[in-house]
Amino acid sequence: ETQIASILKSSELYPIPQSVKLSYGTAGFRADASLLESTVYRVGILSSLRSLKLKSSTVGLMITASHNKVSDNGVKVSDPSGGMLSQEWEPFADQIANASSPRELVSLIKDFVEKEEIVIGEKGGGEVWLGRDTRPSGERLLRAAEIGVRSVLGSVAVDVGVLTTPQLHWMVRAKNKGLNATESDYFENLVTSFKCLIDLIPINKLEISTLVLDGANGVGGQKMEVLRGYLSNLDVEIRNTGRDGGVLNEGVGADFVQKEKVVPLGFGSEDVGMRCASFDGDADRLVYFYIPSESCGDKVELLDGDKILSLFALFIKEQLNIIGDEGKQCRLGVVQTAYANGASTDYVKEMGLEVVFAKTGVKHLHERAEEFDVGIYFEANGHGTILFSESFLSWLVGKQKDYSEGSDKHNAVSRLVAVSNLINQAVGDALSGLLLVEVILQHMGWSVQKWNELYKDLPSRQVKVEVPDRTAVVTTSEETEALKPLGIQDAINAEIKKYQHGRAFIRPSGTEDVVRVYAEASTQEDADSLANSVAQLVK
Ligand code: 16G
Ligand code: ZN
Repeated sequence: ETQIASILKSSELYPIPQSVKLSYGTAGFRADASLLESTVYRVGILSSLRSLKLKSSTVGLMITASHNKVSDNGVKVSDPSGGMLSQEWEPFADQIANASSPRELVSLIKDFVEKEEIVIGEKGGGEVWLGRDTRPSGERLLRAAEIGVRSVLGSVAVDVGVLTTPQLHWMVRAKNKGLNATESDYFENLVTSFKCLIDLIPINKLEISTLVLDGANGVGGQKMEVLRGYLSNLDVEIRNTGRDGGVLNEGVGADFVQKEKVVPLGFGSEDVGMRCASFDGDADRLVYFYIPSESCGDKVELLDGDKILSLFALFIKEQLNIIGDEGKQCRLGVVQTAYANGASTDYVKEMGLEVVFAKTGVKHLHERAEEFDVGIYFEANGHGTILFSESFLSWLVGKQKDYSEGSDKHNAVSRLVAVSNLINQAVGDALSGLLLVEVILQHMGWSVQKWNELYKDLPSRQVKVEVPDRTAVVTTSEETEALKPLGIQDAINAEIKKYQHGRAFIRPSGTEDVVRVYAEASTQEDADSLANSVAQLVK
């Protein structure tokens, strides 16, 4: 019929390049940008169908390759909740992305639409909001996405412009909750809740020093420049905005700083001791660092996602304690991955928090965090957020009315409500995470060095091993142990035993053709040596 003709016609414009096999992977499709037009067009179609499936709720489509190099690009879908695309739809994404002809594409879509009982064209169309980061290929890919969306009859594509990934997720979530959902609403929400937390700081502790931000030459630094204009009580100097000739993610950004543990370009000895932070290319990751005075060369002291999580946990726990017995009934939990530094896990456990482990990838952590009243999740690489359950939030709002204004309990409850507004509950967000770190540090009256002393990281080492077939490695659901190849876990355990505080695991990457090795031990030499001997076992 006309629907089939519409897709046949538009798909002629986007033939699939030969010899690429794409997979939706941990966080959407990623490849060299020149290979992606047909993929993005097809994800446009998928997004319209997703919207139709969910009563024409707004769906988000983000064009970004995050921390990967500037010549790469990628595409991922935000579900109407603001979370990642339901994993049930990932196989369909893989199938249509790899369909080799317009006919095959149409037939896959037809079967899927029938199976999912999606009705096209009768009760109105789907609605898809399209965002992109600052990559030069973004605009062209966005056009392909628009054509894909509109090829599903009746569906509309709305270009919401250059955004961070978390901004798009936030906007989609807000839109579907019936709230104001523009980019300025996003900023206004951050500004209001930040100010609210500032106003609740016990006066005597206030301390403001300059924060130096590495924007990764991407969208995050540019958005921070806008946001900074609306904020008082925060002094940020922004470097690597992408306007001074720097290249996106090249020698800069959260992924670089966290993996290499060295200063990003644009930072040096003149910054010794300063509180510094890095975003990644699409600003869904945040890490802090400082250059120690005894630093030789370009080494940094890193405060990674685990340290941020610990700071958030401490602050929230403190508020719950102020509320007293009732507050203590709140189920406050933490979700980490196998990469979490063992010292951070010990730290939050000592605080009395429940800790659970999830597979790498935000969608897995997010799911587990939803099990708590307040669930804090972070990957060591700096992606994370805090989720508040609806029932706990309404309990808090009720208490705000019960307690008398200005009392300690009232303040504590108000702080928690403000945190729930400030933090981006759709997905990890470097901008909102940064504001929360900053206000907590001011609240505590802490320097970055003082914060770093919460616990001392166990030395660790990550290496990657290129193998003919990474799928030969199969792990348990928490990725802490390898089930295949047979016998390898016993060999790894034998290596681990040789070291004090030794811990190691292997896992197949979800984004690259490699097997990753992580090792931890009481000294750096031991961590290095453990990582290397485990890597030998993988080869
Ligand atoms: C993606 C994930 C990130 C994960 C990383 C692991 C999202 C939004 N991003 O970047 O959370 O840490 O993949 O990569 O889920 P790997 O599988 O190659 O180690
Ligand atoms: Zn990212």
